[in-house]
Amino acid sequence: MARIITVGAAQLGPLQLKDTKANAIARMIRLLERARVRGVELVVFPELALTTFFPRHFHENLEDADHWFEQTMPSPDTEPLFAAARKYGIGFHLGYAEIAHEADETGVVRKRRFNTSILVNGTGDIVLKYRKVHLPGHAEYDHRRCIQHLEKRYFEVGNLGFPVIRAPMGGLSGLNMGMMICNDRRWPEAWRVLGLQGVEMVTLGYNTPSTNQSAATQTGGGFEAPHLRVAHSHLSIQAGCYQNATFAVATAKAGVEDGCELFGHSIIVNPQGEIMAQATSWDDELITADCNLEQVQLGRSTIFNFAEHRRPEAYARITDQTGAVEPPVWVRPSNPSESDASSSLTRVDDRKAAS
Ligand code: CDT
Repeated sequence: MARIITVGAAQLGPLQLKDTKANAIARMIRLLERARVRGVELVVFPELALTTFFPRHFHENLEDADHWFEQTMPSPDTEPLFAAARKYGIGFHLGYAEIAHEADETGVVRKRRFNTSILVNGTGDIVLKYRKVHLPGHAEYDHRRCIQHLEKRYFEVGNLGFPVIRAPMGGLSGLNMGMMICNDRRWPEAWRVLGLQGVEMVTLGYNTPSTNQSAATQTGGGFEAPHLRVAHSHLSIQAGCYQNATFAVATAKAGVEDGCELFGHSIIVNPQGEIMAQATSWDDELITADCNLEQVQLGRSTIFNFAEHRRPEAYARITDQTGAVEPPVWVRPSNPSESDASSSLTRVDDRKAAS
């Protein structure tokens, strides 16, 4: 029998500073109701879906930012969303700011903050949790920027890796699901780690400004054409799906939020890298697609048959190194008989041999 799941990206229009979490949840429940009418089995909400994108606001004292965070899940504010999803039997992906009291790498239990997402099935069980790994921005107030991006101040780097779970979802007895959050989608390493666990459905939420707000662009150090911002986002998601033979649902917060324009353009992508559905508004909007899981088979049995074709012995730099290093400089051989190009090339195992 065909394995088909109907999924939805529930894009949210802007959430202003004055909006309460209850406002946000009420809008999300209305989107769930629309999803039910359209036969959707899994709905994906954006990153930090309960509030405005608060990392654009500086709090000297971290404790003053606690009201943006959830200390439990479901939390008092999100319980109505869980109840609605249970009532309709719809699964959902929710992005939120998490406070956890847990041990750090030194074993000391302390209050920790993460940019988190969860996957909840139609019976209201949390089947997977993910904490954002690729945190963009900066930790201190940056006077060169008109708009701050303080994710590195408010969140620790996620400590759960990129997990994939096989769990019942909608009418499927098992679906291999994994998550990313916003900036993660630009990193092929994240996609491949999910791909190596047989992911079939990647769910991700994002909050991305329509213009590059980085200090480099504000001080004349670089330029990113605004029309390329959406292209870069879609390019990353489409490539990730194609190269790992997976579906993805990528959901934005959109519109002018708290004085900052977010570009929206939520999409659902198939394992060929094709966009199956795309949001066209800057408002609350539900887009849907029927995903036939058989479509993951072509890629993973041919060009992206990992077991057959991957060459990890050539990929050591991917995990050994963070920043780029300078390459060796080519020098003309003094003896023409040594002009064999391969003698001056870096071999795949050079770093292993040197260490
Ligand atoms: N939220 C998030 O991760 N946004 C980033 C913006 C990067 S600009 C510092 C993104 O990759 O879309």
